Amino acid sequence: MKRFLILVVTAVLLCGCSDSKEAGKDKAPEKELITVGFSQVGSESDWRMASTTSVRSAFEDGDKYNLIYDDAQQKQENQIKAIRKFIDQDVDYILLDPITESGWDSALQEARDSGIPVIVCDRRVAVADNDLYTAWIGSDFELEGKRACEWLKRFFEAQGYTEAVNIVHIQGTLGASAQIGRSAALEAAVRENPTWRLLDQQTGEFTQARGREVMEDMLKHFGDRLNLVFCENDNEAYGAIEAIRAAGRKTGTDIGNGEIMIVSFDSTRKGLEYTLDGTIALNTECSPLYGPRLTELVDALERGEKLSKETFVEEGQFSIYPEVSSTFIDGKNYEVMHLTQEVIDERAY
Ligand code: GZL
Ligand code: ZN
Repeated sequence: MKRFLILVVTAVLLCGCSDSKEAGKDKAPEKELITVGFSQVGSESDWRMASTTSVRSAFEDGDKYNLIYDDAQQKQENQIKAIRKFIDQDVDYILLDPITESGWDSALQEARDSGIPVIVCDRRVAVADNDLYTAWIGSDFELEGKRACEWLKRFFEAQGYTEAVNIVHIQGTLGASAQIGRSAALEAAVRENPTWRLLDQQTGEFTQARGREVMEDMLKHFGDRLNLVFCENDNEAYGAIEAIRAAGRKTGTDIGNGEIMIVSFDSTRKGLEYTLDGTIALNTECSPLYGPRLTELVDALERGEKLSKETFVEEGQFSIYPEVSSTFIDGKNYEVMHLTQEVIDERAY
């Protein structure tokens, strides 16, 4: 932006206009664009594509914003490079969806030293000084996990199922906020429910390919015993479903008779289609639609307003199994929506 101003001043001086009124007349009253650098995690999942679409379409108003988008292909060093590039380009704001929570202190310090506010979205950063970023908007990932585990607990109670529940856990990218929160909730639930057994935990990197490989491995080691697959996102669930079917096993909720139950997160369109036919027993939503909220935060900063440090997005839960219609977590009630095709058709992603 600084370079832009120097250019304008030079242009005015060069045109030899005697007084400022004259200069104003010559120069079209061009409003300065707000330049925003967006460092996105990658394109690893359907959810991620929906998140990218939400942000890019929110900032596509060419008269107001100039969005510079960078896809880090799931590598933190690419995100740090992007932040440094944005600083060189002297953007007005940096949007960061951080692939993992750690490792941002120096890059964010450089942005701060350059006077560029950083808004963090979706996943979180764990930095020594929280003033290194201006605001964060995203999900309460541990609450998402708690809602899934509470639903499972109530589901087994409603079914009168008191046998062991042998669980395999396909985790997201290790160190990502979504993985940290959802895993913490499952591990706590395993400690609290004496019949729950956690047979194995492996990362599926939030991708379908890794989800399939990990599920194949888990079926090899625990095939005849495992009852429940806890997938930390829909794309891992797609991969797990492929592997389960390729192994000739059935998905469903009758775990006492060898069916394999799947729960997942994100509530993407394909994830909900698997939920609608009962392949995924429960899908806990994680909303990627925060693009418009990010423009509001940028606009507020443009007006010199102070932002609240963190904003949580509202999220739902979907199932076709009627046994559990709500969960109660930390003193608050959460509805479980009975999923229909109409519900899916009305959704934005
Ligand atoms: C969650 C987001 C996760 C999604 C995955 O907010 O960070 O990353 O759950 C995505 O689908 O890859
Ligand atoms: Zn193995």
